[in-house]
Amino acid sequence: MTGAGISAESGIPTFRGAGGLWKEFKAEDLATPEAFAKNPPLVWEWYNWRRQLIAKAVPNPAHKALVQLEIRKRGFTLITQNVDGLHDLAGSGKILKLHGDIWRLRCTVCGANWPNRKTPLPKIPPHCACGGLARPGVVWFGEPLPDGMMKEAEHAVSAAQVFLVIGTSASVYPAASLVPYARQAGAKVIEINTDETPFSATVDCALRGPAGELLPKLW
Ligand code: BV8
Ligand code: ZN
Repeated sequence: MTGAGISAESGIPTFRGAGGLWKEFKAEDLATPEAFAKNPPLVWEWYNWRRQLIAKAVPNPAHKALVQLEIRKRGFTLITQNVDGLHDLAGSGKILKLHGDIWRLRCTVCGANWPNRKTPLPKIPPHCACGGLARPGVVWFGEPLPDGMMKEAEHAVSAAQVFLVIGTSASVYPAASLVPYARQAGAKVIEINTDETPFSATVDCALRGPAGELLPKLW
């Protein structure tokens, strides 16, 4: 399972680190349905800014090491909390995107859901062909994860011999619950993170350092 830390070395600031994405924008205030209902242009300004930032980023050796792992290890499943699409760009095949995808839009009226990689967006807020207001295809705070997503992730974790938890502060639920879930299911849990997390003391092996260096070495 990966978090924003795996994209840090691609130049995308993490959410809660120094200079994090959320510093200026207090994301808990913006990444919510209430904020969007109140001020769609403001929320879209933030996503437009993030999309432009992410569009310049390329996958780093950590993303690529996971692609190698997937090619060589049957039964590999990539679970990500990230919405930046760098795992897709790196060539990962099966990706469980717990929190959606910043490169997809969803219509708030007819429910249509489509890819859109335009940066910057020509019009803020964007609209659907049906005329309805479009929203980012991501999961906001207070919103449920996509149907069946956690079940599928838990299924993969329950069958895992090894669970790598990479570049996440493990502070957002239910995603973070996959770490204790993996332990209970008997997987060897390896944490790869530059810093401590609430689970560092409970994992089998905590590798302290940047994923872009440690993952290729582990591979
Ligand atoms: C839900 C998409 C219910 C949007 C995101 C109180 C207690 C517990 C839970 C809650 C609570 N109050 C509310 C909740 C629930 C809430 C939650 O967990 N809140 C948190 C803040 C406490 N969760 C929800 O609301 C979820 N939904 O519960 O719904 C429900 C059920 C049914 C019906 C209705 C409702 C939805 C959560 C999803 C929110 N959306 N993103 C967007 O991106 O705009 S979350 C956001 O945080 C991102 O997705 C991100 O991936 C995620 C987690 O952050 P991280 O990836 O871990 O990033 P972070 O910056 O935190 O950490 C980076 C890490 O990398 C650090 O550890 C750092 O040390 C490390 N690092 C840095 N550089 C490197 C590195 N590691 C390795 N190498 C490096 N180079
Ligand atoms: Zn529509």
